[in-house]
Amino acid sequence: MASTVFITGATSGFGEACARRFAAAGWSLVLTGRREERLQALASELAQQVEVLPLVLDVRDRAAMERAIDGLPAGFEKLTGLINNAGLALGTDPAPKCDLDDWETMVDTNVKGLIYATRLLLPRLIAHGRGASIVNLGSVAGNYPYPGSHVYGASKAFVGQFSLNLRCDLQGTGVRVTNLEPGLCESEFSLVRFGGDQSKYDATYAGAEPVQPQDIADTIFWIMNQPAHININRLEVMPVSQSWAGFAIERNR
Ligand code: NDP
Ligand code: 8X3
Repeated sequence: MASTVFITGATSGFGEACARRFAAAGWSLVLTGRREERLQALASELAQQVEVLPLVLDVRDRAAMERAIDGLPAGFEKLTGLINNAGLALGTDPAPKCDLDDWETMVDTNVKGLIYATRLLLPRLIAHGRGASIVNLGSVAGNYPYPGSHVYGASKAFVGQFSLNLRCDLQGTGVRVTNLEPGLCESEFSLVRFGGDQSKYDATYAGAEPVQPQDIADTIFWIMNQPAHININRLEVMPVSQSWAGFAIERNR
């Protein structure tokens, strides 16, 4: 039986790049996302190479997640990998100007969607045992504060701590957990964050040589293909062009 990876959010960016990377190595795929047309197109393309199961799913919908995962067909009782990738940031306005609905969407997707997928798929990862892996998409935003990060960064800090805590509870099962913490990466992420504003998207990446989805897919493939006795706990990846600025100080003059 080929290794099998379950990828949330496979319709663009990191998720799509992971689908292609793992397919190239012969892994079977379970691919999820909300945009059905894109999902089906990717699944049909990769089905020329490997077994692919597309699931049109909104990770925020707990009942739908339960139905879909309970209903996985024979052959998917054991999972080698889970890539908890579906996620988003909405806006960069300062907190007092933010829409509470946007904050709720980020929590529902980045926190609740991720814990639904994890809890529902854990039995299948544990059934695989030694060598199985969960890679969660955290972010540098979970490590460092910056203006306009508010709930997005906080949701990724949750992902980081959840990943470490999971490791404790999975001791003895052989299942590994990694929090992958990328910095500036070029993908639709910034179009989503800026409400489809192409000029803000362009400005975000201009001249910065950002990390590409393919780079992240290669990194995840490397993490999941470490020898079975190795766990990469957390891994922060930035483009060389990105570093840190100083503290902000308001002065009375
Ligand atoms: P993209 O916007 O390119 O991809 C996001 C994916 O998540 C899409 O496939 C989207 O599919 C899916 N998704 C979003 N909401 C839902 C939902 N409710 N249910 C199911 N799927 C959903 O972004 P990236 O590939 O760049 O981001 C992937 C992950 O990496 C995210 O968690 C992001 O926070 C994180 N990250 C991104 C960084 C970056 O700079 N790009 C840096 C650090 C972390 P669909 O819309 O079809 O549902
Ligand atoms: C995305 C990276 O720096 O835009 O998680 O927050 S950043």
